[in-house]
Amino acid sequence: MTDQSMRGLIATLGATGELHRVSRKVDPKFELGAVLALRDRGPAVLFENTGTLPVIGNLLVSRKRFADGLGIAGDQLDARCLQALTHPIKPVMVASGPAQDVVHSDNIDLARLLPVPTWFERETGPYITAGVIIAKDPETGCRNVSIARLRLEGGGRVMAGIAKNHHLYLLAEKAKARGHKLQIAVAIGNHTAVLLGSQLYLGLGDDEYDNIGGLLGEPLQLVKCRTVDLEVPAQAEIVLEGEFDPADLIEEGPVSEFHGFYVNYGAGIGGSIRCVTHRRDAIYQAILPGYASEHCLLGGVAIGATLCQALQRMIPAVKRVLITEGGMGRLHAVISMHKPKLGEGKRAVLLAMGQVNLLKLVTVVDDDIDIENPREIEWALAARFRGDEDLMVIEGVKADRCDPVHDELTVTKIGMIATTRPGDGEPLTRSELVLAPKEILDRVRNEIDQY
Ligand SMILES: Cc1cc2nc3c(=O)[nH]c(=O)nc-3n(C[C@H](O)[C@H](O)[C@H](O)COP(=O)(O)O)c2cc1C
Ligand SMILES: [Mn+2]
Repeated sequence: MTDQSMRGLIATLGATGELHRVSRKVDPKFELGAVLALRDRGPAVLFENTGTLPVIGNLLVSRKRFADGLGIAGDQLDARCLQALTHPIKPVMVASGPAQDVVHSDNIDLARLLPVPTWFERETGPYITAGVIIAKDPETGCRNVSIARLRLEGGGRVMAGIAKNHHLYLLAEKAKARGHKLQIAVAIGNHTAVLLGSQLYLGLGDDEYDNIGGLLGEPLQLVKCRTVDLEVPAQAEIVLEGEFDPADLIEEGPVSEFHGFYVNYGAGIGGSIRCVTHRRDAIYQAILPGYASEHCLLGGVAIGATLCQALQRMIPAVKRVLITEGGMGRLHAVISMHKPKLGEGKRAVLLAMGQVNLLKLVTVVDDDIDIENPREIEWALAARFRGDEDLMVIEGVKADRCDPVHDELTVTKIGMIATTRPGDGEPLTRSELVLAPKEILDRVRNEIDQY
């Protein structure tokens, strides 16, 4: 069994010099978030003195960190994500776990128990940002696992602003139609597989815990909650148990989004937490919201995996898909293809945009391009893209509410096909790269350390 807690990654980063400890007192109100923002892409930061529990932040700020968190080599991340989609592994129940070492069930005051940061000047209160919310479909009993930020409303009260197309929102609506509340559990301080799995775009009714098992390569261990009919990762740092009341709407006011701007989405769903369990020496996990690496990558890595699987089913020439960080891990994709047929790049663009509502700029390149390197993508555009024929502009497409420039929820979508064309392949034309003879190049590559 692998370590299914968040602590394995913290230990790994400690060993590689990528963990920065802050011992001075740090205020969760604005100060903690400012440190994480200024150290975005740097070492993970462990705040040892926040007044309540220690706080870990900036854990998953690069694709390499995701691989470290999953205990795999950096170049295995895509393959592991695809495997998690094609070979899910069901979770197992265990009798007990450290997530329930300590139990609080009276007079819950979340602000007193947890160091929940207030992030940005115009946001209206402290937000739990790394809370993985577990709920069951009131109709089918199927489980759902996803993240939504929770604003503290005082005592055990919380508010969640959930997008209307997310499964968690649909479950709350189903509960409302029956005049019920929706039981929830919130796991905070999770293994990389749990966080990443919570972001996969699946079907309603698919249990993210199964794909989390696929990411782990073994069943995720769960324990029964104390006060609700739900199961949570046994190795979580902290668990909140309670319910959403979909009839209880609370105005949210300005809130940050992944694009780095404030938005005003209107009312969110109120809820209450009645029980808090945690490890004896729990560490609170905070994910810096806004246009920040961890927030963007969590979505981007997961969306890229589901999109790659969907495209490869239809077009075997598709090799890799990357949702770029500059595109906020949501809005821009790069697809690499092996010798696409005439027009096949355009078909991939259309499929990608049909599959992921958020996408509005899709670039297609040949598979000799390293799609993780923005310089190579720009090279492909300069070398292989003809603006008159290879540019697709599709106006007035339904947009996601999150898009920073939507007009009445529509947006112009753009595709760019920067691939070599069939028939371009004559020797010495502009499609053949200048290189030394292959046998010499291979020998020098093998012996490069000797030069
Ligand atoms: C750090 C972080 C915070 C997020 N906060 C929210 C949120 O407040 N509201 C929301 O609707 N989605 C939020 N998301 C996105 C959802 O978790 C994500 O789209 C998920 O796939 C939805 O899954 P579901 O459809 O199974 O509910 C957040 C994602 C991350 C990584
Ligand atoms: Mn879901």
